[in-house]
Amino acid sequence: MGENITRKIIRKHLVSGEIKAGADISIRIDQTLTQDATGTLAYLQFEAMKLPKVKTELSVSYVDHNTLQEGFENFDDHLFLQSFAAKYGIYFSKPGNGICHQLHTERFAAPGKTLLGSDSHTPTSGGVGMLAIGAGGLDVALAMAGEPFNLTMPKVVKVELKGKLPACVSAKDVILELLKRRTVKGGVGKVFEYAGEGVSFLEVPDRATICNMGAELGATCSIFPSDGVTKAFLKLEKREKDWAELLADKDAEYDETIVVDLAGLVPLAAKPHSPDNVSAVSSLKGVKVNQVIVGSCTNSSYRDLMAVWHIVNGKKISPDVSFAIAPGSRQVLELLARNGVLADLIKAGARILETACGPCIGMGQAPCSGGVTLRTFNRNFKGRSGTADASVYLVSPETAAYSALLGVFSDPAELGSLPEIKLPAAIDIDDSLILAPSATPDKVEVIRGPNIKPLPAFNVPEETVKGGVLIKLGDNITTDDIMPAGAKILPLRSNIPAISQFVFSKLDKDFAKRALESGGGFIIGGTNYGQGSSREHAAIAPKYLGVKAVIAKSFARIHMANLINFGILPLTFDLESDYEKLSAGDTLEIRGFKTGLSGDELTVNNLTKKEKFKAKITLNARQKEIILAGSLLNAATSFLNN
Ligand code: MIC
Ligand code: SF4
Repeated sequence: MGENITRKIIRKHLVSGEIKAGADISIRIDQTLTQDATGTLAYLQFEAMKLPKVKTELSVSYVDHNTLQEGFENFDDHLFLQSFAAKYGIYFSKPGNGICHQLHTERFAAPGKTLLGSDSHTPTSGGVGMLAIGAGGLDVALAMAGEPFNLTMPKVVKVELKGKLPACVSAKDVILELLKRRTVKGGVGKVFEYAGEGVSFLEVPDRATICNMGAELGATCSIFPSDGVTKAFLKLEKREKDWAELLADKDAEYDETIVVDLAGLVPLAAKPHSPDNVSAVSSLKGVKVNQVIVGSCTNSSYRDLMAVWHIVNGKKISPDVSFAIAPGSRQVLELLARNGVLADLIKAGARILETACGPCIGMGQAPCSGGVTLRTFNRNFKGRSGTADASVYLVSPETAAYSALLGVFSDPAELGSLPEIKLPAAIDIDDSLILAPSATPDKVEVIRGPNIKPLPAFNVPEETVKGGVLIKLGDNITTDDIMPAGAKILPLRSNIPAISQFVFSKLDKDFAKRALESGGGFIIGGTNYGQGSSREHAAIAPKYLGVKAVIAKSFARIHMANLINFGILPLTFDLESDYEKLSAGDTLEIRGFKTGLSGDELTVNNLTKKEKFKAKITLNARQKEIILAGSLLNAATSFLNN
């Protein structure tokens, strides 16, 4: 039987393990990316490995998240990142250049290669046929040190796209349809590989949008073939040399198949507060809208903003709507400035924002109290926008623009067909905001402002682990719930003691104080615990507060890896009914924690309720070693220095 694209790339990069769904494998990583909010820790961890230079083919450090500079912290971080990159052989993309995923797809992504990024939307580069995976910063630091990346061999799902999208239905609607069908946990342990005649009608930016939001399905990554469309895109980016054809064999096998009839799709929206809470836009028609924003790594390409222009050009945005646009990259912004579209968007009433993540991560543009906001972004978790009681809907650029005009939720299908949106005929490529590493690295001093604090030490576990249930949570808890972001908290990303004070602060403002005062304890979660971002702060900060184990019904992939990397044991309930019997405040005890780790379950004593229950250990031998060492950094530094 023939091979699919995912397996072809994995086979070429396989370092250990068997290419069999569910098996532990490790693969060689060609490229890495970091962004500023996860990058400072990733580089501090790389520094602890005491290597003179990265060992990858290419590593890029982007600044796109912490760009509102209310105090010295963010600029301090940018300077640290810039000087670190110069010294250690890393390319550095300056603030103002754009969002890492949009930029990486434009300037560096290459078919058939592997990319590991310290951001959950790294799979965006799958739009050019790259195996691009999101991970915690420490895993990315290890990849920079030349170590292979460990993962569970995913199942490969063929998503067969039939036909062509109707007018005013676009890539965002395709991925929202998949989220509607499969939910935010439907992709865990899977790669979504796109195939079928419909693929040829999607340009690379459309493919990138679909791969980007595969992260919301919980997928390991998503990938498109590399075909003539990819070649044309890379040629436009003056990178034709990076192109290679990459197609699945005609008789390729897949673990599962999903068929999507593109012609039958309608404009869709994800309603508050989850990306899988999807309905047809037609069913929301008339809902009053306060704010509309087009941007983020999901929908901020030239194509997306041209679609917006076709809808709003020559008209005025509703007086009751605040309409903002954040182009994904400087290249996109410059193209729009040169072809006059930017002027038309301003004339229509748009507020033009910096080319950065911005409002997607609560860096400005918080909605009004109780406000309704339509965003072309990928996440609408409660409170992430900066306004706790806002209702955030995720929509396509077409739905966003049409609704901004009318001031109420409006279905762009009513507009009929728009003129065909073609990519520009040529682009004047300007990489001047991407700085190459220094030719004299020994002379470069790494700049460490007061915001750059050393990493805390990570203790090894004791044989008897005892503590209270610090918090009991429901299903689909996000890393935004665990370690909130936003303009006030994000600047503390390089300072673990300070940021730890905000763990669970939106759900339980006394969590940090209680955890520290009681000497730590346990977190109890439902299914898909830790979905969302790759931020390892959602593991390091609880570890700093003394959290010893998380017992949940199931875990999201990246967060589970991050918990292990920082020595917090993830355990799953043997019987889900045991979850019901636990209450916040119960005292739990695990005797024989270290010796018991060699097995596949531990007994947890609930000293308060005088009951016992079994918790499953689903870790491999390497992961158990990391827990025993207190953290992967402890385990890896001894390993790398040998
Ligand atoms: C996000 O969209 O949640 C982020 C901010 O980009 C995160 C990374 C981070 O928390 O720094 C992600 O997606 O991994
Ligand atoms: Fe930035 Fe938002 Fe994309 Fe995260 S999801 S990388 S915050 S634009």
